[in-house]
This record gives sequence, structure tokens and C-alpha cells, in this order.
Amino acid sequence: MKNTLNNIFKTTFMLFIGVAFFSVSGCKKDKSSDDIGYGSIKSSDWRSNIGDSFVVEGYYDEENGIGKIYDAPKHHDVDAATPEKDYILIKKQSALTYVPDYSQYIGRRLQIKGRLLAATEPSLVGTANLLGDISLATLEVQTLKITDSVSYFQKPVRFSLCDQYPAICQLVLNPVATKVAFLYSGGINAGSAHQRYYNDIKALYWILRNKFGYSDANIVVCYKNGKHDYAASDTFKIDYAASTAGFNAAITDLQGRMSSRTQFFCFINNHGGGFSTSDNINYGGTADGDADEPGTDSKHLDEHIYYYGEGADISDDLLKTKINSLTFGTGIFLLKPCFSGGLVYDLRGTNRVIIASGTEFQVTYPTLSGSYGELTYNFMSAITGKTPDGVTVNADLNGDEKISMYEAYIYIKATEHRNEQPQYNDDGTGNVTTTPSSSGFGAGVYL
Ligand SMILES: [Ca+2]
Ligand SMILES: [Ca+2]
Ligand SMILES: [Ca+2]
Ligand SMILES: [Ca+2]
Repeated sequence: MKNTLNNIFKTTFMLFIGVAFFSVSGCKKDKSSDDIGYGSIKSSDWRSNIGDSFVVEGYYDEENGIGKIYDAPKHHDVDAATPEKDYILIKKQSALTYVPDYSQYIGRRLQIKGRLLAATEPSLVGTANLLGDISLATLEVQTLKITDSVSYFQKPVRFSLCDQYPAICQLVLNPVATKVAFLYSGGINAGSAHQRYYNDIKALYWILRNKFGYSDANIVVCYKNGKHDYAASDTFKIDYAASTAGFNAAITDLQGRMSSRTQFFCFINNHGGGFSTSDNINYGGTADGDADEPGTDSKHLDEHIYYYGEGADISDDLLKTKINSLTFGTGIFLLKPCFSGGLVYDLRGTNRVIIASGTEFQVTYPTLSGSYGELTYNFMSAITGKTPDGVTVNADLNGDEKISMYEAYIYIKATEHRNEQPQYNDDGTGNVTTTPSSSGFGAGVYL
């Protein structure tokens, strides 16, 4: 009885704090009133409040059936791990005999009263060692309401390759044995693995295969949990999960396919860790212990990319070691994650063209629709002559009817719609530029 009374008191008290907190922040009419945060719930002793009820407001998002609310819509669009105080996981009511459909709430501002519990989904549990135990804090919905009429971001589309690129869909090419590709996307965990990462991998897979002659066998895909996000007639081949074991197996697989004659295309997708100078936040960069970062990195931080559901991640030092264990003649690197400009110096080398979505200190974004990475969308547009939305474009600056990686970069830079500055290097130094030479190495490199 004492416990029950104690719990009732605690629930009421915490609820009061929640309501009081949001009443105060709700008075502010400036932009910062969006930045409410969940730090009062996601505290170091959050587990002592398990079972208690809280009232929160935020912007609903859902990936792979895992719901969450952000304290600001911008987090949906940033390909870095969301700071823990800036989101909280949302679980649908479990007292029902069916799973309610919350997809209508994606991008909407909600007020939710929910009971605190710890997430049990395996990929979330797996990343708790990386992100901290507070990453498991979840509110199970008791009541929910939409608080305004605005849609802040959209649910991403599932596309059909044959609808979007009918000409490429119907092409049949003899594969070129010397072409090898690696397509990688981890996504952190089920709550953070955005569908745009899948869309990017899927579209690039078919473009490489049908337009540029990369064989199914020689496109090595390392994706999330090793499974498709959904079944479709235009599905493709996923070889490995984006786990420690899967990534290592993919590198071994690639080693067996490559030689000094190989043209290697490497696409790295999903979230990245590093330091954002505009936010003054370190999103998962770590101290550069071996002091191999470039002199331009005043923060002396290694950048990172993510696995799926693991208590570890991939530092740029580890990525460099793995990539440099591969033998190839020419390398093309397309780097999408946040802070990917900070991977360029690590991955530098002669006969390599490296294109990154933004600078070493910059978060990077999806397209305005949220269905693809901005960098990936513009790259695919350049190399196919058509955007994934069907608009004809021409990136061929010298009129030779082929798109060099230099030309692809110039198109990407000119077409940028988001607050990111794509970076480029093709001279072996690893020093990034936004004004490459039209006669440099990349001007003679094609997919
Ligand atoms: Ca380092
Ligand atoms: Ca760095
Ligand atoms: Ca780096
Ligand atoms: Ca050209």
C-alpha cells in the first residue's frame, strides 16, 4: 500500500513537473521555444522513474516500427546521432489487440502522456553500450493529441526503380569483370535507420548494375541487419549485415574480388559522428589518439560511421585500415554521412576520387522530401542524366557524352539544396577543395 501511494504521489509529482515545464516553454514565442528537450526524463537516474507518467511534446517520427519524438523537427533531417536529451522513444499502447498505425503522425507535433519504460528491441539494446543506457528510455502512450495543423516533415516514399528509371530498368549490359562496388549503410539502430538510406542503396545498386556493368556478384552490399526493409519485385541482393562481423566479412569478400586492375566504387551511407561547429556540439567524434588527423582539424577528433545494433562504431582510423587492405587501380568514394569531409584525409590516396556530402565540421542532410540523401540524389542525377523524380539534367560539361567524377562533383555542388558544402579531392593529398581542376585525375574517371 505504501508503495502504491508512493507511486501515485511520484506520478502526480512528475506529471506536474512535466506540465509545468511545458507551460513555461510554451510561453516563449521565439524559435527557441521548439527546443524543449527531454533531459528532465532522460537523466542519469531515469530508471528510478520507470512506471511513472510524463507529459511531453515533440515531433513524431517512426522508422522500422520504432516511434520517437524529437524536440525540434531538424533532428529528422540530420545524418548524425540525435543527442539523447533531444529525443525520446515512443511505444504504442500495448493493451490493444492490434498494433495501431501511427504513420499519420509522422512529422506532426504531438502532446503525449506516457508511462516510462526501457526499450527491449534488440538493435536498441545493442546500441545502449554506445549511446548510453538513457537511449533506452521510452514512453508508452497513454494519451496522444496533435497540437497544431502543420506537417513538419514527410514520410519517405518507397519507390519502384522501373517507374523511376524505366530506361535503366530495361537495360541489359554484359558485366565488366574489373568493376567492383561496396555499398554500406548501418543506421545505428531500428529507431535511427531512416528509409532514405535504403532508397539510396537500392537505386545505386540498380544504376551500377544496369547502366554501368557492375555484376550482381561484384556489388557487395552491407546493410543494416542484413535484411530488406520491405518486400518488392525490384528487390536486390544484400550480402552482409552492417555489424562488426558483417563489415569484416564484406571486406574479406571484397579482397577476394579485387586486383590492381579493379575499378572500385565505394558508397558509405547513414549517420556519421564528428563535431558540428555551427551547433558547437560533438556528435560522437572521439579524441584523435594516433594524431593522424589533418592540421586543419583544430578539434583533433576522429570522425565515425555507424554499424546497426552494435555497442561499437567504425572510426575513420578503422575505416582507413579496412579500405587500405583492398587492392584496386582506381577508387571512387562517395561519402554521405554527417562530417564526411573528415573522412577524406583518412581515405586519401593516389588514383582516388573522393566526394563528401559536407565539411569535416558539418552535419549533412536528405533531400527536401526526405526520401534520399541530398548528395546521393544529386550524384544519381548526374550519372544517369535524370533525377530520381524524373527530371532530365545534363552534367556533361565537355560534351563527350560521359560523366566524369569531376563533372559529377561540379553538378552536385551546383545543385545543392541544403545547408551543406560538398567536398572533393582527387590529387592524392586528401586536402579537400570545392574548386577542383577540370584537368585533374577525376576528370578522367567514370563509373
Ligand atoms: Ca585518428
Ligand atoms: Ca577530424
Ligand atoms: Ca578524420
Ligand atoms: Ca563528360
